[in-house]
Amino acid sequence: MVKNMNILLINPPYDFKNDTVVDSLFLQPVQSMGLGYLASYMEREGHHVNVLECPPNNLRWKDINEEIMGGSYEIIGLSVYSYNYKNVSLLGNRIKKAYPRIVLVIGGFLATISVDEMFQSIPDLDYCVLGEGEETFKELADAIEKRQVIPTGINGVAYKSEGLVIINEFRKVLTDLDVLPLPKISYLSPNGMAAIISGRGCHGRCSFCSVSTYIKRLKGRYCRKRNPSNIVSEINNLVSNYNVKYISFHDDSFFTTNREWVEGFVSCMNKDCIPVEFSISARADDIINYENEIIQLADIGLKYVFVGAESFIQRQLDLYRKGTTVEENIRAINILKDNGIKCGLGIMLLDPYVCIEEVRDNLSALDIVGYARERYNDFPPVSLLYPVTCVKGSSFERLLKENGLYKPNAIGYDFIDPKVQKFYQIQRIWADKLYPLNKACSIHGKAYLREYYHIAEKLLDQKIALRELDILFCFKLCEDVMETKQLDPQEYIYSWQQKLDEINECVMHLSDSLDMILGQHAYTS
Ligand code: B12
Ligand code: SF4
Repeated sequence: MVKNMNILLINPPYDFKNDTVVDSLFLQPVQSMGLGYLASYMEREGHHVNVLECPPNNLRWKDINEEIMGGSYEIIGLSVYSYNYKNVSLLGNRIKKAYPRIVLVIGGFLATISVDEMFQSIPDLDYCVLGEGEETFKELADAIEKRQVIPTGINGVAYKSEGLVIINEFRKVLTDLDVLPLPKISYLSPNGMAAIISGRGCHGRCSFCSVSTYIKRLKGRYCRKRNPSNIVSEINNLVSNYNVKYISFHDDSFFTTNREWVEGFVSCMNKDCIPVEFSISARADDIINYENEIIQLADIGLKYVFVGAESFIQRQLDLYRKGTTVEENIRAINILKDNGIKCGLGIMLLDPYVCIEEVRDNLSALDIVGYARERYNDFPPVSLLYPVTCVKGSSFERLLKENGLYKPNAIGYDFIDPKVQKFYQIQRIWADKLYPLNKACSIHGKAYLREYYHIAEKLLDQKIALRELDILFCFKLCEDVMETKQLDPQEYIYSWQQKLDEINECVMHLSDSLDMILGQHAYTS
């Protein structure tokens, strides 16, 4: 008989200081769904599990340490992704130094695709769980309880033996996601938003995304959807028992190639008439393919779609291996607009090969689809968008390395066109000025909280003004670097400062009014 283990699962703080994802109600900080699934699965097997959600609660080492000291934990599990890798290394090393007897396990996307690196950055790491964690972690916890240091025979585990990293055979992914218990709730947004996973996997194979590398490592059919009635009963539970009003579907991409599943979901939601609003992520080609279903989903409560459009330059779409066209991007945005659905856009203006003329053309296309001025959308200023970044394990990373373009900087490369390099250098300094202001305007995400709707609307006006100013700045910067003028970054930005100050003043004024209503500081720059 296996004894129950005392387990602490930690969603570590993100590495990024500035996060653009603050705009929409549907992009509020949420709990890690991976740890939620892991926790409920382990609890069903009789273990005792606590989950520490650092990003939404803003927890740091002091808080984590307090929890560990007070918890008599036997196993600590950390989730590692490209956006928290540095903090995971710091945290893992600190935990092993302070508590060498606690078994340290890590899992997640990065643990799966960069196993050796994980053991290098945390030399005392005990185990790495590869791919989906539920079954593997359960078997590993059983082995740890039996003091079986070398987990031979447990598929999906990597560990160190005599200084060598041993990677056991990968485990086949679960074929039926409906056998899993609902994820443990470890954090609920104060705005009544919760996340749901309707399936695992994506039918896209974009080069910048680690999905394709991840899939290659796993065994079995990766794209799976839960039964629609199971999803609807999870939504019902969140709405009825946890006062949830907004659901954000955190799937790679909501639509699947299986039309029956999409129709089944619409029909189940229709039958249950749940009073809830929701958001999804979707590819442009899927939005076109499922136009009728989108219309029906809008009737049921679909309010926001995040579209991975990526670019309005076909060469970039091809480099990103998006499998879509510029025309499809425009059509998908129009379908959403025509149906009163708010739209978020994934856009990556810059790649290593981009020339300054393409940057300008992309900006023009964004202007045409109303990026800056439309109220229906929910975009950050263009300057806050990231260039395509070198995500560990992606085929884009391979491409950079094979072509000798890889550089160990924040994005993984330099731009070949020196004009783009100049554009980016100046834009980064400008972006640092925009972050706090954009964040302050983004309070409008809470416009759904009716009592200060009127102020939120005015903040949205300022946000639009900020986007318009920024797009003007980018156009002008493009022109100026095209003419190869000698540009001094600080001086250049100084000439735009006054316009920024005007928006800032308005936002401060609105924030003061908000403070009075909320009785707290809404904005400190
Ligand atoms: C929802 C989501 C987001 C949300 C919210 C993230 C959150 N708080 O959970 C938002 C929109 C904020 C987001 C943002 C970003 N994201 Co994101 N996101 C996702 C997405 C689509 C789903 C995550 C999820 O819930 N999955 C479902 C659960 C069930 O799976 P899971 O997390 O993999 O967990 C399982 C296993 O990994 C394992 N496991 C996980 N942790 C642990 C721990 C232990 C101890 C064990 C044993 C096992 C284990 O077991 C779990 C259960 O089976 C994933 C893609 C994906 N398919 O996972 C990308 C993904 C995680 N994001 C990614 C990226 C790059 C980003 C951004 C950096 C993008 C950007 N450029 O802005 C930002 C950065 C975030 C930040 N603020 O700093 C990458 C990470 C790549 C990598 N190599 O690590 C992914 C994998 C997408 C991709 N395919 O490239 N993201
Ligand atoms: S569609 Fe999205 S989740 Fe799917 S492979 Fe492309 S970027 Fe990744």
